[in-house]
Amino acid sequence: MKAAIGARVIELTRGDITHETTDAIVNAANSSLLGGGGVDGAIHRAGGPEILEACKQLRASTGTCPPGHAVITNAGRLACRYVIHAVGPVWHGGARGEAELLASAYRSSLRLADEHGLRSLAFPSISTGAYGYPEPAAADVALRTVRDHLMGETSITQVRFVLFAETTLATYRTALSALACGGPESGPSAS
Ligand code: AR6
Repeated sequence: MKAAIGARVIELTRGDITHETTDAIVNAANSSLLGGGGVDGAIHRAGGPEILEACKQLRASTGTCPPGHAVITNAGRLACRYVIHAVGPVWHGGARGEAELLASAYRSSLRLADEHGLRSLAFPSISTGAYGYPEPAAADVALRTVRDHLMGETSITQVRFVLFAETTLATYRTALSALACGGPESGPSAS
């Protein structure tokens, strides 16, 4: 599924994000930046030790990466040029600022991509695995935040959500359709 935002596009696809050839892929990291399970583990396994080395150097110079923030490193052996490590919130029921922190994790990633003049970016579904964020609510935050960014000044022309499970893809499809139904000013035109 694709949705046009002016001349830019949001795409939804099912797959393994480590295979993406976009300029950067986004990692659902933790504050330590030292790796973990889920998509984080997959990216470090596929990309090799160069990525972890860069994360360690960043940690030594700037410290840990709090929820809602992101950092950028090389991509080691991956086909993309950069990995953006974004830290989403742990879900505690929704009253602890989770939605704002999740939006901030996406915004920080998009900002880093702009700072590096990137044109294409792939996101996983941040926070909806080990961090327990409910998928429908997370999909709405993710798609809205990306849509809003693509409506402004940006170097990015293509954002792909690479979703691991068919059920997650279905949830994002529903959320993107709902956003598209909000009218020409508030939503993308889905095709
Ligand atoms: N490609 C795309 N999506 C994937 C892949 C992959 N190769 N592998 C898993 N997913 P999670 P979180 C999906 O747990 O909830 C780590 O240990 C997965 O099915 O990776 O933000 C970190 O170090 C789910 O839909 O990230 C942190 O400690 C989505 O990616 C913590 O987990 C996110 O699941 C972060 O938790």
